[in-house]
Amino acid sequence: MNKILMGVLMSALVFASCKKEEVTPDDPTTSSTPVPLVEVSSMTNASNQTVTLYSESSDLTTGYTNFYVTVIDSLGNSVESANVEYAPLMTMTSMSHACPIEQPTFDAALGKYKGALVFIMSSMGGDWTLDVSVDGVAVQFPLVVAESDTRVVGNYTGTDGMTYFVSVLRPTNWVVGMNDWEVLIHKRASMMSFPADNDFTIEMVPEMVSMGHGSPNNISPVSIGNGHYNGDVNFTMTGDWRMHMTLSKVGTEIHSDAYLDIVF
Ligand SMILES: [Cu+2]
Repeated sequence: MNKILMGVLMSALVFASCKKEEVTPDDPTTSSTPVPLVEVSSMTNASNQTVTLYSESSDLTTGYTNFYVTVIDSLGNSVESANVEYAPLMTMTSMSHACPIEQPTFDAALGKYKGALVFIMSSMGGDWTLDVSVDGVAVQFPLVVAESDTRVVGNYTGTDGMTYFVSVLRPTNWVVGMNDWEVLIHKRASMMSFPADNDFTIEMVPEMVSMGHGSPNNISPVSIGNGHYNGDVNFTMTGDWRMHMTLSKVGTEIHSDAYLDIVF
């Protein structure tokens, strides 16, 4: 990467972290602080509705990603009680697959439908599309997904022979001290179906990899439904944190060395 581009990226990062300092980092799921949204694209469907897709960043990356949708009818009215569905697809050379989905629901405060995808691969491996259907009528958005800087989603084959995807909700900024730590677990039931799995017990141990130490007072995440597990992590300093997780189901260890990485 050339130096100019690197400089631009660095200042963008610094700017982003300064700008977001006022935002409460505590709880990414219940925080009502509106995140500035970026329009991905807008399309007209066969019902003559304008479907506009928004994300929280112009650069999509692997991992848990919120998507927002507005639906405007031909008279210019916002359609707020439609059945909106996401259907992501990655087309690869030899096969196609979807990814974990949280189907959107209308958020009255935002005036938008809000849902999420967990991108399990970057566009390096193939082409991502997202079908957004409104009452069964779909439009297709092509998406470009870069590899995340750190491991924010991982797949693990369990002792039960199933493959699980573990991802983390990324708050707007991590802080030194206690942070909300929310991970999601989805099972790969088929290449097209990745249901949320609420049946895990997680034992979490953070490690600062470069210095070889941990931190006290962490709270391992527990199931709160919809495949989400909520806990707390104590980042005692900035740097490269690896979150080791032992995953068990009804007393049986499914995977002993799942991990996700956070660098801040
Ligand atoms: Cu793929």
